[in-house]
Amino acid sequence: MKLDITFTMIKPDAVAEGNAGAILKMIEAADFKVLALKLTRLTPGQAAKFYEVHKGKPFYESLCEYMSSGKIIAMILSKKDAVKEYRQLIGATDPAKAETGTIRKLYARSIQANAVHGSDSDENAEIEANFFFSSLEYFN
Ligand code: IDP
Ligand code: MG
Repeated sequence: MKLDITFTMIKPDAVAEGNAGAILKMIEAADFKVLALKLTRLTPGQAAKFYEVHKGKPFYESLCEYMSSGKIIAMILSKKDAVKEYRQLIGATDPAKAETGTIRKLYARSIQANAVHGSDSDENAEIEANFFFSSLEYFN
């Protein structure tokens, strides 16, 4: 069976500020099921690999430094149209442009420290989920 999944991280700013519980509550209230969850910390090398697609952009180095600066919570979520639905729940990358009521509007500090990650396609959701979790865990 093919599950409709997305991958998310609660980023270091949100974990450090104690917003993880409130964010998870929003995720569950929006009917996402948590298939896997891990509190962990990325090494600078892991952050560089995870965000490799952004290599060369002016914010890349700073992003990798920030993403390895503290603990993150990685999760696999399922829901119908998970990728699209979750992007809607988190809002625009820049919190100044994020819609009212979205996770980033409520909890992001800046365009970089923007509280959460969300996959941008089914293909990337699977790649990102496998970056943190074994494929077995995924279907449990
Ligand atoms: P997304 O997280 O909304 O998919 P992306 O464009 O994929 O946004 O960028 C990945 C991450 O890089 C963002 O979530 C944010 O943390 C950071 N980022 C994106 N654009 C900028 C920028 O212009 N300045 C600083 N950081 C940025
Ligand atoms: Mg992205």
